[in-house]
Amino acid sequence: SEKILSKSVDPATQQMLEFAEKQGLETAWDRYEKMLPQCGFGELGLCCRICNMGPCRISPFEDTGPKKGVCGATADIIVARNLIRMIAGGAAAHSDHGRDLAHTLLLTAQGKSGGYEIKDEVKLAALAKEYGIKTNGRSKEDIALDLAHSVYAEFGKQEGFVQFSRRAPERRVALWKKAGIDPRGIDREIVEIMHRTHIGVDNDPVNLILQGLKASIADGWGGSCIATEISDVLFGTPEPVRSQANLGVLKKDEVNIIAHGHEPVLSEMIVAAARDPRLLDKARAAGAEGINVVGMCCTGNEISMRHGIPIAGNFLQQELAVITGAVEAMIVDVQCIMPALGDLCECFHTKFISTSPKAKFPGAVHMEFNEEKGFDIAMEIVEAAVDNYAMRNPDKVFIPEDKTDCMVGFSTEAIVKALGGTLDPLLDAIKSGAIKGIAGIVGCNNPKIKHDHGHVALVEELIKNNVLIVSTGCNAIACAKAGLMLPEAADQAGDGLKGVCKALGLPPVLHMGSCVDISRILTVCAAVANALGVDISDLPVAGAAPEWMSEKAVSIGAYVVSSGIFTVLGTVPQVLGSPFVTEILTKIANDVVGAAFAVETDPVKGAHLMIAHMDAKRQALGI
Ligand code: NFS
Repeated sequence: SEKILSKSVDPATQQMLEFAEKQGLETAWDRYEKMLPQCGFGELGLCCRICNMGPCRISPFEDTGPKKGVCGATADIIVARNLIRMIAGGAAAHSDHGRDLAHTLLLTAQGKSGGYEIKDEVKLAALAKEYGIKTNGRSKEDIALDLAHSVYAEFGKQEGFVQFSRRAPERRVALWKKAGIDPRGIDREIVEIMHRTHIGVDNDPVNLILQGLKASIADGWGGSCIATEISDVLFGTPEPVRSQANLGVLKKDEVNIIAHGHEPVLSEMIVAAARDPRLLDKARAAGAEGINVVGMCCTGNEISMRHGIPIAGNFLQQELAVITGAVEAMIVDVQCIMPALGDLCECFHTKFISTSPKAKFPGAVHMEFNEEKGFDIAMEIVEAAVDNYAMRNPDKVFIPEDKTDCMVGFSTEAIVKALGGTLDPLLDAIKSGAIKGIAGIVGCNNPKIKHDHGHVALVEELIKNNVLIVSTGCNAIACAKAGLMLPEAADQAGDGLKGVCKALGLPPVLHMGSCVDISRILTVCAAVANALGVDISDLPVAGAAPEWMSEKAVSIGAYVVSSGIFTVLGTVPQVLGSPFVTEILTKIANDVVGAAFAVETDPVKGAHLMIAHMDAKRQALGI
């Protein structure tokens, strides 16, 4: 129906929404509609619940209603505090993920982890070098132990700087220092946000926002980067591999297991356990033809990049996957997991299995995971899924056919390799104008905007205009489903980009991984800027989060802008109640970090803001 077509551009999603409606099953879209109209004060960021003299709300109207909270906080203060508390939440989430990887590396180096190994010794050596750890004549375990202690220490550091932030051009680091936003330690900056936003502490919107930027830099160049780099050491640095995306990857006659969440520490072991012959035999004995592990959300990106495991969908498709009736187990760890899954799974045979002591859900069975016994616990979890196959009701199964081939696995190292060993061919293509610039498109889904439309329309417009795309997260999944991650998709690109892609056999949209892997994009930008002897803010690059919703996305936006990259947001952040904060974010930031935000809900118009920015940067560089 018309209404369903307005919710998503993805055909599998449309079919599933129709199927859900017929069965009277509720999804995030229905709950969003029931929420309308959403609170006007909240939308503008004008509601303060920080102390118990409140809740206070500031009137957005000029002549009526209160202009100050009970303590005297103005709209500017309240909006700034709310915004940077979102950054604290997001930076904490990404960085705690990084910490878990550091912990796993430590256990592995000590020989105490269950089933993990050091897979990429080249990366291990490269990271050791960054930390000044000796490698000559030492075993990989010894080097890994030193590295684990070093990265672990980044979280609790009180002074100095976050090591990986020194990949940024010198000018960028100098600018951070000058603005007082060079982070000292990851946890310290997040804690300082919580302190400063407590009643009666920091009441200067500029000072508050600077602390937000500081914590976000600690996320992007610290916690997220540690998550990426240590994942590569433990699980291998991704290389180009074929995969598939969309709900059609679920199989009618196999045990379907969805790995949903974020940390590869869990999903890698699920993948390994599902390949164990004992469990395969068990599955066959139960009448299934095999065990089909598929990914969902960012952990899906992780295992797709490293093993070609198919991706069932992005954030707004998690409920739809259950509604296919063909999922034996929805296995989750942390982040972006809807608590709605509990009630929904009860309408089906699907087992909703939580695994992290940090994340329990109503209606879930909790099978707690720990790294010391990683593989054994994964075996138990996969076995529970296999046992559940007998409970599947074939009459309830409806799997849409849609699935699209994609090429994924473009780590920084893989991109350099595809270019023949140096960044030069890319730099030449940018200088010649064959490639106008590079855009990093990332982030979530949000029922406020037609599902995948924000992602796909923006990317299509950019590649038509010869902008090379590097993509992560739910954007990457949207692009994969839309067929944009195949070398053939170069036909949809402008002549310049098309020529470059055809010559190198690359898709015009490069899948660089999960959301923590936006750190890979920062690393590429830093390398390009260093090669040209300029700052990141001088490059013809831009970022966008067309369908963002999470606190993590706020932290991402903040560190991308802090790194000097103009960023377009496709959904409106809750800041408009303070025209001053809005101006800091969209204009004044230019004077401090050399980049700012724009908000544009129309993806095609958003693309042209990015293109205009690239044109201006090209002109300034004289190319
Ligand atoms: Ni990142 Fe958004 Fe979540 Fe991944 Fe998807 S919702 S902020 S893209 S899965 S983290």
